[in-house]
Amino acid sequence: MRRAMIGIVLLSGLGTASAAPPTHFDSAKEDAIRLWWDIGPVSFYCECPYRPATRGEKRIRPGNLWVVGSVCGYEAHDPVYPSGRPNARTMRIEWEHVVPREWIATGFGCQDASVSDCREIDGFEEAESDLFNLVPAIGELNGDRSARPYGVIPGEPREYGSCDFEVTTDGPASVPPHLRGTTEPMPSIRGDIARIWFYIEERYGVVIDSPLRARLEQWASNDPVDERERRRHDRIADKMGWTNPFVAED
Ligand SMILES: [Ca+2]
Ligand SMILES: [Ca+2]
Repeated sequence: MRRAMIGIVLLSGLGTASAAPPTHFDSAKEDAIRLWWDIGPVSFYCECPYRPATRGEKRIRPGNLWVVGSVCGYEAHDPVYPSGRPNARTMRIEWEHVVPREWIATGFGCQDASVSDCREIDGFEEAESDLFNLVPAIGELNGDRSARPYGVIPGEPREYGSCDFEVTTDGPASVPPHLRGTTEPMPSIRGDIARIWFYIEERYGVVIDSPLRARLEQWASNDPVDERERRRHDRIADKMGWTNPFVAED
């Protein structure tokens, strides 16, 4: 009995001092910036360190967080736009949904509606703002991934320097362009990605089709929870006030 009570106290005590899950995407991004200074300011794909941009850097390319691409081997695929203007997204950090909004919408039955219509539905903005699902990503990779599903691409074309991240954009015309193709993340984060999907599915009723589920289950087993993922999880759980059981109970 005493042991059970201690368990209850510990569980209910998780994060109570600082738990305050965001309810809007804009505040979620602010929270994520603060959290990841603590977790370690390194991008999720390709592990590129980032730091606050200086005033001079902001003049060159807008964005508050500047990617130190030279350290991780990232090289921009499109350093300049066709207009000749520098591509700001190659040097700045953006906040990437591991499970894209388009999939989150399936849990709310609004996958054919606009984002603003989805936000009218109770709980959608909380789901969209869930900090377990938000990771720092180099803007160009965030943009090229768009909402494409994760998968494995034959070969290692490495179109972003030595950064282990690939995207294909081909697929049937019936699939909208931003969902068409595949994104291949590096092997060391594939299990992390799978456990985020399973959590989002369980919490928000998101639909995972069977080919994707089979892939995610394989990724989760090939890349089990390690210390780094657990540390990141614990820091986020403290802010959210609850855990991702696929990490916490692994
Ligand atoms: Ca690869
Ligand atoms: Ca991992």
